[in-house]
Amino acid sequence: MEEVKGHAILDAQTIDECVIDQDWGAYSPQDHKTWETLFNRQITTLKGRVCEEYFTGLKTLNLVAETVPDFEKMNQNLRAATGWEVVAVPGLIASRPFFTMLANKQFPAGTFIRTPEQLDYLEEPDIFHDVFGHVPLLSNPSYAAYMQEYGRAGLAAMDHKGVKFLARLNWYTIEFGLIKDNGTIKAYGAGIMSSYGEAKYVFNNPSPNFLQFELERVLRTGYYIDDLQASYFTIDSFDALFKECIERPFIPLYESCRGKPTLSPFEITDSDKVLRKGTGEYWKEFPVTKNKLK
Ligand code: HBI
Ligand code: FE
Repeated sequence: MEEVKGHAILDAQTIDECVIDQDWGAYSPQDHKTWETLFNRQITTLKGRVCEEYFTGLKTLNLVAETVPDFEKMNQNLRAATGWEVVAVPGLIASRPFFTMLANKQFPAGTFIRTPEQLDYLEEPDIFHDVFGHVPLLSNPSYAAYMQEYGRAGLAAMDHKGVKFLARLNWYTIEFGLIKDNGTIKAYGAGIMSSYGEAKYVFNNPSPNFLQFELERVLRTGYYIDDLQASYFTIDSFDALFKECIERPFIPLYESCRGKPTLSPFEITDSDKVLRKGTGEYWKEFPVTKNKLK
């Protein structure tokens, strides 16, 4: 995520350097219209395909289509639910303040919203990705506990050259994670929640593999930041994810991952538990050389 420029402040060292005022009154009628268009389209796309906890979160936080959310109002409900709060930042922020905020139960959300021309894709996360994608599940205690643990692990990772591995954990859970739900597989990752194209692809395209989440496999699996996933990892529950991450000491895991080759998201390994083998069709047409594997 570090490549983008735009609104990002990637040299900040402290939280104070990152926090801004949301200035809700400054959103234009076009901004509210863009939010409404994205919200209504995504709600239809996600129906029946994402975990119920997500929709419960939308209701708990009273997130609606009509207007861009006002963080002050949203935070009253979010604090009451799990003690988390959303803090306004210009966009992507440097790893240290980012992880520190998560460890403090603060989610840094960008305040800018994409233009109507960027409806289907923009490189950096805007308020629709951050708030519609990430925030509803922060009202769920199990998921919120995982996010806080992720922040704590991030701070430790910075002192043990583990951020690259932890960014993969972020990618395959917080951004593009899938979860079992009474015999079916549903989405919970923010990158699926907030993207029309990715949500359609995950739910309708037979191309991607669905693999059982396994911590070391994910820490070793690279990803492409600007294309659809070749494989998605599925957890049994948020509690199971939290437990697996809490029980496994990360520092020795980084050491053992460092000594082994990066795994491709296209290949299925012998130790993978395959929940659905994809056709890989999508990737046959697009040479992957245009991307850099992270
Ligand atoms: N900053 N505001 C913001 N939001 C993110 O999701 C984010 C970030 N900085 C770094 C980052 N994510 C990732 O590089 C880490 O998850 C590894
Ligand atoms: Fe995100």
